[in-house]
Amino acid sequence: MAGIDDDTILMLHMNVADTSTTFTDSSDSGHTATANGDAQIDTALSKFGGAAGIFDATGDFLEVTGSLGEFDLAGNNFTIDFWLYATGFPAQFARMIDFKDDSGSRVTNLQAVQLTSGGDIQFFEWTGGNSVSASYSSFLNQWTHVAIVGDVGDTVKIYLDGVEKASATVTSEHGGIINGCRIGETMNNAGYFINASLDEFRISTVKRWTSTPFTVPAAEYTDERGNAVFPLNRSVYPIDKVPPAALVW
Ligand SMILES: [Ca+2]
Ligand SMILES: [Ca+2]
Repeated sequence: MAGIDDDTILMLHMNVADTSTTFTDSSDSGHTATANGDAQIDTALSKFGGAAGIFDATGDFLEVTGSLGEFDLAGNNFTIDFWLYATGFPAQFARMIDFKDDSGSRVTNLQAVQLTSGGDIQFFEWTGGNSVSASYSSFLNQWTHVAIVGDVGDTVKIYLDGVEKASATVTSEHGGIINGCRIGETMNNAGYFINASLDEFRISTVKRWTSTPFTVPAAEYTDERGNAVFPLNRSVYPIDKVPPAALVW
């Protein structure tokens, strides 16, 4: 399938045992994603790998560590893509991902992706004035591939199931202060939790797709050797250490 490479900075397959609170980053960045509330792995509903993350709108989110500038979208090409299964819309908004401010002084609405009460998936920087929104209403109650692709400071596009649904110029106002991110809630604990399942949550530092329509992933992402974890499996299975019994003559 490919999809995990040097340009991947977060890769959550969410494939461990049911009710587990372990969310492992399978990119080579190795971020820590800490489950809060009762955010957990769920095997009842998944897109790939037999499990996904479930967030029940009360207290659930993942806190993802990062270094200063690592997740900064301002002036940089990026792709945020994931599979979303939502059954309704929030009263105001629900924050699918919120990027954190290192300074602590500007604590909200820097760069974020959210579901709105009006039925949109929205990406914005700062107040929301610099935003792009795509109608998600017809995608409820099914797994939908969501891709936000662009360059803050230039054009940002939203693709749903591989089809471009929105495109806009998003002005960059807050580059240089992003440090880590939060999945499922606002970074300032404002209580705007998602009520949805997520699977194959990936952040990349390139534009993964630039034309429409594109074929959505048919399987979970892997590295160039077909491993779901990059690049750790290289050390586990070095080519010269394959046991002779595994060879077929
Ligand atoms: Ca999965
Ligand atoms: Ca909960």
